[in-house]
Amino acid sequence: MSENYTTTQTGTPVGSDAHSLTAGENGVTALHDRYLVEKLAQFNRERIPERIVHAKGGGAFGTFVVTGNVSQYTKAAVFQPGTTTETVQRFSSVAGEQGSPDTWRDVRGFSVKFYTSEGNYDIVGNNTPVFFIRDGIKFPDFIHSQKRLPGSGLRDADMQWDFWTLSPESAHQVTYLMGDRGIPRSWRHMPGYGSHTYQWINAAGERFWVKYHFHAMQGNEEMHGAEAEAIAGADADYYRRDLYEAIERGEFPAWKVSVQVMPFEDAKTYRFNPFDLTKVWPHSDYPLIEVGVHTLNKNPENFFAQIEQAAFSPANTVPGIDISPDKMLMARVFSYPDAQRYRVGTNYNELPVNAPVAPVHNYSQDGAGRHGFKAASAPVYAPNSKGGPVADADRAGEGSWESDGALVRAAATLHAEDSDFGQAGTLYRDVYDAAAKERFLETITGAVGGVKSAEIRERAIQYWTNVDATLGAALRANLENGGTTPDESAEYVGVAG
Ligand code: HDE
Repeated sequence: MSENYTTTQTGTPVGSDAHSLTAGENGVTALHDRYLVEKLAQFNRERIPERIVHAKGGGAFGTFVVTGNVSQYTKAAVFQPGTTTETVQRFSSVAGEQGSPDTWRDVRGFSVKFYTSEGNYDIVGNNTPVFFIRDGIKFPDFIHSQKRLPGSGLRDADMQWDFWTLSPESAHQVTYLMGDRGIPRSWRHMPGYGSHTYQWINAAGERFWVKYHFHAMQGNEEMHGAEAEAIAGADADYYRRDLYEAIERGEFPAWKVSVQVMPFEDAKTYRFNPFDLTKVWPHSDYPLIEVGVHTLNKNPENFFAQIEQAAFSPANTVPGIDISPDKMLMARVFSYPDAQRYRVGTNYNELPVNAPVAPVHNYSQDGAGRHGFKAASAPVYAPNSKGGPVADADRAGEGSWESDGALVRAAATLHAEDSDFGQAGTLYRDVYDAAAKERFLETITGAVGGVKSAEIRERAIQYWTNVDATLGAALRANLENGGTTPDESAEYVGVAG
């Protein structure tokens, strides 16, 4: 008798891997074949809901080492000089479903979970420093417009451009998306950004505003139309494979992590709203300050358990780090744990990939799938006189900001240089070189060329004219010359969330 025998989920040896229990060789199947029933029932439950955005992705484990000294800005243990912290990272594309090709044009997700000594800290960002909208209340509409038509189940350029052109704050991010950054060569060859403005608090309680940057030490590389299209057909998992194989070869991808730091008081008078996620802070105003190096050095042993069930959230902050009055960020702080309770289950933070190395002390209990529990003598309520955990504000090191006024539904007060199109124009004119500008025009010609409604097309031409008048005129000429580009890969199929 072999010691490696098949069992049921409850450890009972089973009679056959290949034959159901039947009444005679050709007879009906017995319902009391519990192994058959269990096997089919387990199988039916193998999938959990895919992420509503960022469904397709991959990831690995890593190590973050602090190389700079930012202790004057934050007391967070993870960023103190010489500290090393274990991490898990997930990369993703946004609009495509689980099986979608990695090389479709899209924004890419860039999520890092730091298992710090003070609890988990997650930076859940993208490979672009800005976003399409600036208020979370628009997010479901935005994503609906970029996903599929309810009737045909097809992507639709009219919906996409209708939403974008009626939401001009999207222009900066769409300029990134339609540019070379819309198709990276691999996850290893792209940057990452926290995108939002976050808050840091130092040991003296002083507050600062920060933005995170991750620069690929392998360099940034992109892929252009025809190649990306061919790969999308030949190897839908191109990025996932590239990352896995590089790590197996011992070629560990690494990112240099730095921050821009804005003094707390500057926010009120800065030339544009520093909490507006559609804007970058020019490095000439706030230069990069070195923090450390993040290296991915270990592949998952089980993709489902360790990557699919990984739950990243901007709500996971640690002492010395907090959020800012960015309306998008505040909406995200609610949305991610909510998505994860639904997608993974109430006790998702008990799973090994999500569990902190820091101890967990609180009064939550029970719920589906709970397996950790405290001693029977531990109190289950607070306040108590039994020596249970007590909140410690000093240790929590929470941030804050001043806020006053009636409850309103309104855009933030305008700063001198707030504008939807200004930074988009600068990106196109001053950052893209001549060849990149040419590719950009080709891409938007293809994308706007897919719009059927004359009204939405006209609005799209106006949108790009607002970004840059010469660009708008060139787009109009291309479209009027029947000029949808012969390069169909330029057609836009993905989007960010
Ligand atoms: Fe997300 N986003 N998002 N997002 N997002 C999710 O979380 C959401 C936004 C980003 O690898 C979801 O667990 C709202 C900006 C990444 O697992 C969901 C808003 C940025 C990932 C969600 C945004 C992102 C997600 C889907 C507007 C970059 C993948 C399931 C307020 C700075 C994380 C889930 C991973 C995933 C909501 C906007 C990045 C639904 C409501 C801005 C990298 O909760």
